[in-house]
Amino acid sequence: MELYIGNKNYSSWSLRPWLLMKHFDIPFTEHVVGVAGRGANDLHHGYSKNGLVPCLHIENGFQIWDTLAIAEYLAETYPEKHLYPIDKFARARARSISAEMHSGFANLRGAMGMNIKMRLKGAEPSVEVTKDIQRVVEIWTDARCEFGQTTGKPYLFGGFSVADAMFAPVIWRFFSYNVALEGEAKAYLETMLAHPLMQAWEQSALAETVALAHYDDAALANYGGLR
Ligand SMILES: N[C@@H](CCC(=O)N[C@@H](CS)C(=O)NCC(=O)O)C(=O)O
Repeated sequence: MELYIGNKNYSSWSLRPWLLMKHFDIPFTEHVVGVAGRGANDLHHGYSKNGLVPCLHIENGFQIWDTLAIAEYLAETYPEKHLYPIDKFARARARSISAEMHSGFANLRGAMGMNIKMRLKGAEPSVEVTKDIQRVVEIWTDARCEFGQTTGKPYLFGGFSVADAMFAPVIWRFFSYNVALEGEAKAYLETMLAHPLMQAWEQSALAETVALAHYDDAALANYGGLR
């Protein structure tokens, strides 16, 4: 399979299938392409029918261009790898929160675009962004307390799953924008930051030289500069 992804510093959607496939040892060839960060892009049409990345090519160039559709395809194709939790209640919850992440949190996404190279001092978020942050904290805490902790493993549902991949960019957002967390949410953030593949992605992001001023300038201006 061939996975087309955007810049590792900025492309939050791209991180999700990359992490999932690497974590579950699903072989693929990676193609990193530049993103402009302004929605669907004609430049991507050669490898992505909707002009967005990530886009996974499976057989004979057949494309899957939506992150959740990619995750579902992989879960169906490799059932023995258990990309979703085995327990049906845990699995249903993992699907609920993955879908909620996929379709929601517009305020958080808009205010704190993934920008891994930034280590910002941080600033008080707006009321709307605070609501999104609180909802993420609630989702993480509920999943870990209700499902994860009973397994003795550290991810949302114990073992790593699609849900962890879906929330991975939020980890970088909270880290870069210095969002203060405590309890389960803080422990989960630390668990994810210690994941070797999150660290590998970070190293590649830090090595990139492309800088998108519309993202960088807003982040620096609105979040107190670098810490
Ligand atoms: N809903 C899509 C969103 C994909 C998306 O918005 N990708 C952005 C990059 S993170 C993109 O390709 N933008 C075009 C560009 O910036 O060049 C998904 O699930 O994959």
